[in-house]
Amino acid sequence: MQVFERTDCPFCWKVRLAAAELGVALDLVASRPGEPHPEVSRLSPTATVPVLRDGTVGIWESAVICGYLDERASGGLYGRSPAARAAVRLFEAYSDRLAADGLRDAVFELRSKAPGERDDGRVEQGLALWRERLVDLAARLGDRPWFAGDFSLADCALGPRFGVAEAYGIHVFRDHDNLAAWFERLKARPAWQQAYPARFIGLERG
Ligand SMILES: N[C@@H](CCC(=O)N[C@@H](CS)C(=O)NCC(=O)O)C(=O)O
Repeated sequence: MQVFERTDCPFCWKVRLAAAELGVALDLVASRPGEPHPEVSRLSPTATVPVLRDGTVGIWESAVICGYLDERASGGLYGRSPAARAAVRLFEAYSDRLAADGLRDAVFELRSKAPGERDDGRVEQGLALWRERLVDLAARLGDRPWFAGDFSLADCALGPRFGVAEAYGIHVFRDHDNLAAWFERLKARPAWQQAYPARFIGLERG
């Protein structure tokens, strides 16, 4: 199975993490920001990554890709009951839409502009929104080890958001010990290292 992707894209990272947890090998093909790989343009009406190609099957939404990988591997990353599966999918939607919002704006400014050229207001607004999401996510996690009962795709989806924040020095855990403990548990899983991005835009200089 080929996946066209960008190593630091959190949607792609989610797919790699799910595949690593499932023990599914992916043939990763790089697609450049703003210059989609020809296969991405052909298979995805949004021209976004990730895109999966499995023989004649082409899938262009990360949530659909993860569901496909899980079913192909009979993995159970979505839980066993209808209610459990709904909870997992809601956390995935939360990650893809809500958690992405503020973080994306802040990271865009931090990674692509020199300090003097940044729109500091945009950074602050983004971080304020991200902090609100953290309060909400900490309450949703409570004292459970994983977001939706057993380890699930919910954790695979949210982990990369926190991974991106951490990579860009956005310290998120000061007020949320339960989120910090969850993130450490996630990072201790072998799949985390396997799926970790090769590089982050703007941090290549080390
Ligand atoms: N809803 C899509 C969102 C994917 C997405 O926004 N991908 C971004 C990268 S993080 C993208 O491809 N942007 C255009 C580009 O990099 O050229 C999904 O879940 O797959």
